[in-house]
Amino acid sequence: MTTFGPDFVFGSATASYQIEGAVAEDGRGPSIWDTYSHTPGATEYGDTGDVACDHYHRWREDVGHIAALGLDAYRLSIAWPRVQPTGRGPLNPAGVRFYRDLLDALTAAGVQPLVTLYHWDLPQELEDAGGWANRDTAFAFADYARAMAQELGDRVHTWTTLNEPWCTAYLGYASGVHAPGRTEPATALAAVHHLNLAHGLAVQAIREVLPDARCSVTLNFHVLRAADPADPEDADAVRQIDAVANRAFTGPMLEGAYPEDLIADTAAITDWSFVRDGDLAVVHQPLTALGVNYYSTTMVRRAPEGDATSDNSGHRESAASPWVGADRVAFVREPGPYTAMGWNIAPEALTELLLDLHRRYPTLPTVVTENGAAFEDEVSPDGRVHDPRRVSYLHDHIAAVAAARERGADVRGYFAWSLLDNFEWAWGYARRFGIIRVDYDTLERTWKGSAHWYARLTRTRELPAVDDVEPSVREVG
Ligand code: PNW
Repeated sequence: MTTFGPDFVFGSATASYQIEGAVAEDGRGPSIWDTYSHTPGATEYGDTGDVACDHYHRWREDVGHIAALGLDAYRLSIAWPRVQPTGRGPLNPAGVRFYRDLLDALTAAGVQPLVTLYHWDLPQELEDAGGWANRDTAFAFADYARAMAQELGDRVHTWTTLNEPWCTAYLGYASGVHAPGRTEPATALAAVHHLNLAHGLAVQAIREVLPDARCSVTLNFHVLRAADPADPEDADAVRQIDAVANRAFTGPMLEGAYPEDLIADTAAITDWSFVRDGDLAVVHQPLTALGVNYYSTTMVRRAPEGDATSDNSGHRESAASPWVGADRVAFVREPGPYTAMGWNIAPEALTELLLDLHRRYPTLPTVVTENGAAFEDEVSPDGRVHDPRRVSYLHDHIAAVAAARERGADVRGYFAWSLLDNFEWAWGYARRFGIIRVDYDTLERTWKGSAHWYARLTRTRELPAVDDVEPSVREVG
């Protein structure tokens, strides 16, 4: 029997643009995702976050679901343009009030709030001034972080600066499948550095206001496999992708330096002169925990130039590669099974990842801040929603976390992605990750089998069997 002690935190996660809607209400300014999602061809079926789950109006109901699920914690993000419409200058009191009320309701329900300051909705005015290619954006972000620490203070259990800067930099500025949709490899590397700088400046700013603040960052680690583990060329492809995807962030944030191999691999693209004296000391801040988002593995091999097949990371097709400097790396489709994103299901890689992070950073606790799966769920005539493959996915990955803990990794929590079906970025509403189903016509919420299963886990703190999905009499869902 796999059991979790009382201190292990079970939660679920969402992000502002993916659930809130109400994009033009109460003084919210436009973000790069408003602009991008309204660009013809950018998202599947032209879907936008204009309404999304209408969480902005239904948040009280959603807090009710969070409480009924028995979650210890809930991970949300603040929409920067809702609280500071142009990304600089005066705050929008109505926006601040929304988050204050939400945080108070969570606390009253006994749920710890984890707040991410940046889950991709950059104020459009800052993009117009250069976005993450512009060093000033990092300083604007720190000012916003300081303002949130002042306004929300001890309502927040843990602050997370950035969610997945890999996606922001490389999907936003290299492959262009995320906002702002730019395809400029050199700019993407400048964005990497300005995001790292933004993280460090924001941690400093939060702790100026709240000296004991718990601060973290969430990274999406690429767990890499060589197509032929015995081939040194394939091993070098793994090294190269690890540098550009993982160590470009862990290097400066956790060790105070960019990897030398990354700088060498990208020398034809940039001279890294955007890294100024003193920056790395700012980026390298002590953190309370490291947030780990994990969904899948990535398999690579060395390929001749021009033969690099497109990657398998499940985002929509783009002619431009997110893998800056890796023209001689090909991405190999793994044997599966896959989720509806086309992502390979490999729970054992999560155990490996958590153990590897523990070995490299033994004093830094980790939290799995996202893990979950998109599948096509089955709605039966009585209205019940069956998602046995999601239950299996969650079961196997939570067991993988337990296995890492048994072997010594200091993993403090697990957050299922996501609480609700929501706007899945370039895929719009065509991919569903929720443990709660959202009917996009009525906006009605319905617990899936996985929600009942997860509620059993939070109540018993023992990993339930995968067929343990019946509603309990104590659940209101
Ligand atoms: C993460 N990739 O996004 C995000 O943090 C969530 O907002 C998102 O809904 C979730 O994972 C599911 O996709 C990713 O292309 C988007 O490798 C793309 C990739 C990875 C993570």
